[in-house]
Amino acid sequence: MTKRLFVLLTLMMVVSMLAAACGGGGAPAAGEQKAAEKIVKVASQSPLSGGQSAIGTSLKNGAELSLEQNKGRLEAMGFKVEMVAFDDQATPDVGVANAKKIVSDPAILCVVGHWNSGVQIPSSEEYHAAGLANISAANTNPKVTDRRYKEVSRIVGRDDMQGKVGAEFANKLGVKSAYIIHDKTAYGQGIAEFFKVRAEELGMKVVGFEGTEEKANFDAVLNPLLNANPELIYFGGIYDQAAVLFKQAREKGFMGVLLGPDGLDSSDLTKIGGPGLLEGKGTYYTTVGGPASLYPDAAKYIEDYKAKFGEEPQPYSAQAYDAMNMCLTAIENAAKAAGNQVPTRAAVADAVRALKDFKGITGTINFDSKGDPLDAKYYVMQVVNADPAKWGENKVIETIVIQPPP
Ligand code: ABU
Repeated sequence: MTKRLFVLLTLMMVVSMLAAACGGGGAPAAGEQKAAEKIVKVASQSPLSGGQSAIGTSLKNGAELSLEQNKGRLEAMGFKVEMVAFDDQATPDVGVANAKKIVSDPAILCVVGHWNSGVQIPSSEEYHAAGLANISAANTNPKVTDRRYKEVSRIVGRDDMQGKVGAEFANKLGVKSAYIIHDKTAYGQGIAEFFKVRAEELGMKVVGFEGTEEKANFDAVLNPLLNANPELIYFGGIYDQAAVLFKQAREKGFMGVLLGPDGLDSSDLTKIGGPGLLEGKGTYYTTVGGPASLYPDAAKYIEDYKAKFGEEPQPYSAQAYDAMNMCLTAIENAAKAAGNQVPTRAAVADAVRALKDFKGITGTINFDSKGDPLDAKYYVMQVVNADPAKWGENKVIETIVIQPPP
């Protein structure tokens, strides 16, 4: 062998050993193979595009930050932990199509979602059929948990209670007549009906009750409304539609109370609605979430969120953080029970419900037998600043703790 050939062969051996050590092309070491096999995923679903993407993106960001900060325990057990974010476009058909993709990936063991009850309800039929745990950080329609699916839980209150809280607040303001508009969705129409029932029980006159999918020109709704001369407009729906409706109501001279549920809880309400919202008798909303600043244990979260995403978290983002952490904790507990192996979906769904006194950044969470949270908080909020950057400073008028119905 010539000296040149000897040097060449030695070099080839060194390169091949280095490649094997780095996992670059050679067969992986035994430990690596095992770690690569133990992949667990959590999916998120929320609107990441369209008019409701401000909230939907913040929900996704909250879940993402939680995964980053809380996956360490599972990693220490040898798992690779991933999040898969889906854009449901606030559209039931898209949510269901995504849900079918989600359930077809066996590594996905839990879903954080959705924003819209009208999307969560049909999508969770897929999760239920596949035995896949779904923790909602924001959905408030009663049907979310009234179906009693063991896979479906939520960490916020319900619209049958929230609608009552809104009507009782209007009554405390001394309002005698209300005109109710809703967006024709499961959420918007549902809560509008709960508000109406309680308002009428309290002696309020409901002078109009109408659904509309209009997003731009509300003349056809507002002209009859103004003729009815109500003291309050209640809108059951989401901020992107509410903001335009309220703006046009003020422009047409309506100076009474503007009120709605938690779908209004986004800085986009003032961004789109403008300073008119603060005129007349003002703008209020009820919510089961509210700004992250309401929660003492969320102070670090707000700072971490701003550092990572360059803006304030939107409402329900902190709840998405907690929902993701609950998914990860349930996976961890189920994996331990399975001898540190990837658990079944059924075991994870059971482990979610088995969580007791879960310490989240939004409070201590316990589920009832339907998957509703015990001690749910309901807030009445007043919009106090037209600057969207100051949405988190909205004033808490009332905080009420209500147990879920049996
Ligand atoms: N509760 C948040 C608003 C959206 C929804 O539940 O449909």
